[in-house]
Amino acid sequence: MISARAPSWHDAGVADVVVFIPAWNEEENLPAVLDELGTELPGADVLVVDDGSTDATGEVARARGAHVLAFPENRGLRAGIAAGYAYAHEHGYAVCGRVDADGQHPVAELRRLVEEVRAGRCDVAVGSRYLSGVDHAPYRYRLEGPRRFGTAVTRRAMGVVLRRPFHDPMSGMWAVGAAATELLSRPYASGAPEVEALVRVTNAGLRLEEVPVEMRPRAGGESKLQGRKAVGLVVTVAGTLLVGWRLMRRRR
Ligand SMILES: Nc1nc2c(ncn2[C@@H]2O[C@H](COP(=O)(O)OP(=O)(O)OP(=O)(O)O)[C@@H](O)[C@H]2O)c(=O)[nH]1
Ligand SMILES: [Mg+2]
Repeated sequence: MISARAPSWHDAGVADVVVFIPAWNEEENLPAVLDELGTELPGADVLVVDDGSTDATGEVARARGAHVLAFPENRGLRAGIAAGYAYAHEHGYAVCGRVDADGQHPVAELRRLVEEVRAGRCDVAVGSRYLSGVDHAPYRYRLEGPRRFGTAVTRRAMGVVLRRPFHDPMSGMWAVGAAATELLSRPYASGAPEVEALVRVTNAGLRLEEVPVEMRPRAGGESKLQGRKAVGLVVTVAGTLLVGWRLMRRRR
């Protein structure tokens, strides 16, 4: 008998992928993200790290079949990220993806990152807004004001610390192989966990790849990165990189 349904990832036995979503009060945006995951990565398990949300984030996630790890109070993004990788490590997934809950990360792009890791081309793939490629035009994202300044400074400093160019160090779209999940599940000391994670991956000699991706504007709700928080983040990133630089120099 010929099946009318197109073969999915699930048919190919790709139930060894988990995608986690750090979420804090994202009831508005989460349904669309979960639906998109179901369409674009149908074989993947989904974990929502509900970080003390005061809205219906947890209920919305459960209603759509996601696993929910609920913190009783807000512990911050770094705790959410560590918990996501810990779940992947403890359950023995081959690949762990991460997308934001606000709809900024097209799952079709995450799937490309997952494929890079699954194919063994790298241990960690990070989606980049600022890298160009065959289907990704240069300068497709324009940053304004403090974000532009912060990103430019971070990028420069990142290049020095990692000893390679890195264009989108604050990206939250990642795919990580089993070789790196335990490392990334350890507690983060910095308020810039993605930057700290990049330093860890490089320091451990793991293969890191930056992949050009499209991202969308936040679908709704409030950005958690506004005003003084955004300025504070630049200082945090600088501190994280300084610690990372010292660490790398000691090891060289
Ligand atoms: N677990 C957890 N997740 C958080 C916390 N703060 C933000 N998040 C999630 O982290 C992701 C990124 O947060 P955003 O506020 O979108 O930050 P951003 O994408 O850097 O900023 P924008 O570009 O303005 O959207 C989203 O999925 C948020 O729900 C937190 O305290 N704990
Ligand atoms: Mg966002």
